[in-house]
Amino acid sequence: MTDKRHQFDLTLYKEEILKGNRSFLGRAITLGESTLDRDRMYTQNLLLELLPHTGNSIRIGVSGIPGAGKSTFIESIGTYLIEKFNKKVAVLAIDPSSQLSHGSILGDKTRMELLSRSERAFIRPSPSQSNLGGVTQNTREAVYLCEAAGYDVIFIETVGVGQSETAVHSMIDFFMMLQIVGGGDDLQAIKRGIYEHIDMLVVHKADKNQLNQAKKEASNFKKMFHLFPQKESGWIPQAIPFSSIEKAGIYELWDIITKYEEQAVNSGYFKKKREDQNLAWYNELQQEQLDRFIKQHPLLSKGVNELNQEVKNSKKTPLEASRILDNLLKNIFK
Ligand SMILES: Nc1nc2c(ncn2[C@@H]2O[C@H](COP(=O)(O)OP(=O)(O)OP(=O)(O)O)[C@@H](O)[C@H]2O)c(=O)[nH]1
Ligand SMILES: [Mg+2]
Repeated sequence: MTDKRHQFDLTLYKEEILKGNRSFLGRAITLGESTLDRDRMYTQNLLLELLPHTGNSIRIGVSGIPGAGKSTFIESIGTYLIEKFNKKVAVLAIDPSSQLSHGSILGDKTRMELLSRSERAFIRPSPSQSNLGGVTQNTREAVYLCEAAGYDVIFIETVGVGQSETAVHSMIDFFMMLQIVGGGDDLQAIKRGIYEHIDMLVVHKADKNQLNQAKKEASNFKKMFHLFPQKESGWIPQAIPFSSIEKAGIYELWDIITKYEEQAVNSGYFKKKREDQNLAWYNELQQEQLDRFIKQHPLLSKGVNELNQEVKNSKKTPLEASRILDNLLKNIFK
């Protein structure tokens, strides 16, 4: 811990982030990734100050198997939004595997080279924690920080491994999945129940020579989506072919997202989803507070640690341990 961090200047951070200072934005996100209690408190105090300035972006989840072209896709649509609509675009990544592969961070930087050169873009690779819960909470906080810094469109890239889609769902407005043309990974996705969550499926890498095949696949997906039970949002998921390299059809693609936003805002679903997101955030904070409380309470932390060990060593069943914990809590808080 450096001396600089000791003197965390809340007002300075707040002012600079509101001005859109990317360096302070990056530093605030890094601070939030720290697991030290003091840093967590700093981050939460900052968020408390910035919260009135958040909520004005569209939060878009982009998922797909490794190599589906997510980063290239975000780069192509991100640069389009900046050039055409003067938007400010932030890209965050949730990748619980990145610590193992060590690949994504470097890869994303080079693959989004054009976007990263733009003054109106902010790219943040996945935090280095391997635990998904930590990663998602950090990403959620990063979303709010980016909004306070004036970003209008926030892309969250997730590797399509199942669990990260479920986690990302509690922090986005629109969920899209990329599938490589001719890839045939659709069955896998059905098995994992991913299709029920998506708002748009992109048959990706539909370059000219693959376009007919991609159109056929997209049309099959559309037929399938019509068979699904109606979503709470009332939105019927769309499927379109797209090539990030050729960029043909980018206008139509963004148009679908804009239409979704319009429809969701008008029906009140957008607001409801944001409320759900707030609740999910609150639940994460609550869990964090409880964990901290247990850690700082000598008797409770000793009891919890001992019980964890006993369950791990099969000396007690989970049910027995939870009964003992129940009694311990009753004794402490009687
Ligand atoms: N032919 C073709 N190739 C593409 C297209 N988009 C991306 N690619 C290529 O697909 C490869 C993977 O692209 P990425 O954008 O890194 O994929 P990703 O899904 O972000 O990969 P991870 O982050 O590793 O999960 C790269 O070699 C890209 O050049 C496209 O529209 N057409
Ligand atoms: Mg990527």
